[in-house]
Amino acid sequence: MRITMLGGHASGKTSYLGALWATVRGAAPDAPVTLSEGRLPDSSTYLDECEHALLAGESVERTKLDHGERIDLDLTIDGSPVLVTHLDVAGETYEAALEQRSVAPTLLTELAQTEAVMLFVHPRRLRLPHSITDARRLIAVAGEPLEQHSQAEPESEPNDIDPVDVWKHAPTAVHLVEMLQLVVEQRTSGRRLNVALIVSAWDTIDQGPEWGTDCQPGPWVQANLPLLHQFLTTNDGHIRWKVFGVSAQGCNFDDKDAVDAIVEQPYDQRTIVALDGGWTRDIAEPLRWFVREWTEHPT
Ligand SMILES: Nc1nc2c(ncn2[C@@H]2O[C@H](COP(=O)(O)OP(=O)(O)O)[C@@H](O)[C@H]2O)c(=O)[nH]1
Ligand SMILES: [Mg+2]
Repeated sequence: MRITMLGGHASGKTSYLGALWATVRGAAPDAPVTLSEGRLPDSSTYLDECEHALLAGESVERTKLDHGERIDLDLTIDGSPVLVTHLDVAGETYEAALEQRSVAPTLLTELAQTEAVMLFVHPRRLRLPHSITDARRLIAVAGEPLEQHSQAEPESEPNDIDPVDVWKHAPTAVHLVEMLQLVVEQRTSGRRLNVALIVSAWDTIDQGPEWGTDCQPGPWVQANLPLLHQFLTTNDGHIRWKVFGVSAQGCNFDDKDAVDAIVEQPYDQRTIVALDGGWTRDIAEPLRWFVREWTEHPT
């Protein structure tokens, strides 16, 4: 089964890969998730660097680790062969794909063949849509009535507006829906696409020790990314999906006390995956869900 990691810049993809690597690299041969035939991927040095940063309580973003290429992890998950691919394509590649529907060949090949997508979103880095009510409030604060604005000469003709700019400032949910649409359009398989929506940095949303009691991942998406939630719900003929709240770091690395509390623990005791109605420390839970879905629903 082929799984592709997608998401905007700084959505938590590299941290997830580093945490997954830290768990599978030293896994016992009979563990549920292992490297296939113990095969090291080409990017193992890069993954080791990510792991070391995470173990030391240092953000992979801050260390400016970047490989600018693809990472393929050949895994065996609950007995099934799984290929997890992270294409660290430049932001512009996605922009071109999403805005002009012109897809780079590497991305095209990947999306054509993928069977499952992990779609990452960082809950503290959302660009939210502005409602008319918000606009009215802002204008009220600025002391200018709305009518004056609508009657004023527009600063630029609508044709002067750069679509790239509009795209860049579009709400996060719009980008994520467009990414999913791109995958659905490019895929060659008739099988339903499996989507694991990964809300990363879940430790910034919920508190332990019992995760998922204050806030659950599904309702969080419904409340904070309603457009995406609606898209997934209405397209369940093409897409089978589930939301996971994932803390790949185990805590907020800016919180020194929190880091001190976990830094001595083995990595597989740090990570948190919250589900609607439960939680686990198994960082591979979204991948294992893919395998279960794949086996249970052959079409
Ligand atoms: N608090 C917290 N922050 C996280 C977690 N995972 C990632 N981040 C932060 O989110 C930012 C982006 O993460 P990164 O993995 O580099 O995202 P990428 O650009 O999608 O690869 C970094 O500043 C990370 O420290 C997490 O589990 N908890
Ligand atoms: Mg990255």
